[in-house]
Amino acid sequence: MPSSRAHVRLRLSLSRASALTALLTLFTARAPAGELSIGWNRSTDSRAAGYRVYVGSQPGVYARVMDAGAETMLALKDLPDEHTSYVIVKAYDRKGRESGAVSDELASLPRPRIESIDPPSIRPGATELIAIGGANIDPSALVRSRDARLTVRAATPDGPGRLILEVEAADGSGGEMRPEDAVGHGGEIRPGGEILMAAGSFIVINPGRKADQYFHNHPEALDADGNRRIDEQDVRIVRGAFGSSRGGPNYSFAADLDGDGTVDGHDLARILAGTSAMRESIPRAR
Ligand SMILES: [Ca+2]
Ligand SMILES: [Ca+2]
Repeated sequence: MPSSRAHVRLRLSLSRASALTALLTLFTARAPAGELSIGWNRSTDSRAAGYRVYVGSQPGVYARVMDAGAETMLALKDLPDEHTSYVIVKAYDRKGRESGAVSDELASLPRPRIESIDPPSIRPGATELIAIGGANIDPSALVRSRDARLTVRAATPDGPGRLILEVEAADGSGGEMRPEDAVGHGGEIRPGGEILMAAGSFIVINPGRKADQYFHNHPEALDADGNRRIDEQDVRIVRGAFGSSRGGPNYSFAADLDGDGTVDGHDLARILAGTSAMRESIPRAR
């Protein structure tokens, strides 16, 4: 019967359509969304003409290679969320011949993404516990405020992808509520006087090696105690953890400024240079 045949045909095409939808959904769910900007120091070898960046999902095994040209930074895209990527940079000469690696292997999650903030507002003058959640947030991540009215006193892991922040809000009487601090960061003031927080109000710093390039773009990484000033107090924190290694009792990720796993002369030199270069408060991170 024509009508039943049509019915069968319709059912067939429907089931094909739903299979297609299922495939698309699967693909969407699996599409890697992670991003990571990496920077490295220029090779000291004068023959270096450019750099290749190798990326993989296991240490020492690199499935992708990208040519950065003469740049010393590269934005990696399509990395798997919640998975560590391993990255190494090699220099090549004018004939394309590679020399040794110009970087140690970097092991890092993609850039953290804050997707929830609870509660989303804070009263000026208050210190409150704020839960942030999202993707690629390492349990030992440092969190710093980008909003001059807010200071992050502590960050404690609270299950996968979640951190509990102790946030202190300035009382607003010190003339710190500059409108420009709120631009693009959420951070508006509600009619009731509360400060609204958004993903852009905070910067989450995952553990990982950092080159000079990184500190140039993220001076807040030198702020070991997170009080938005780079000063003697930060030097004391680095000195206090001096000689410690990741996993050891005295180790502090905040003191291991370059994130290489030990607090040593490199970190101390960096903070000493930082305190002499920046006595002002920290410029906003880009
Ligand atoms: Ca500080
Ligand atoms: Ca270090």
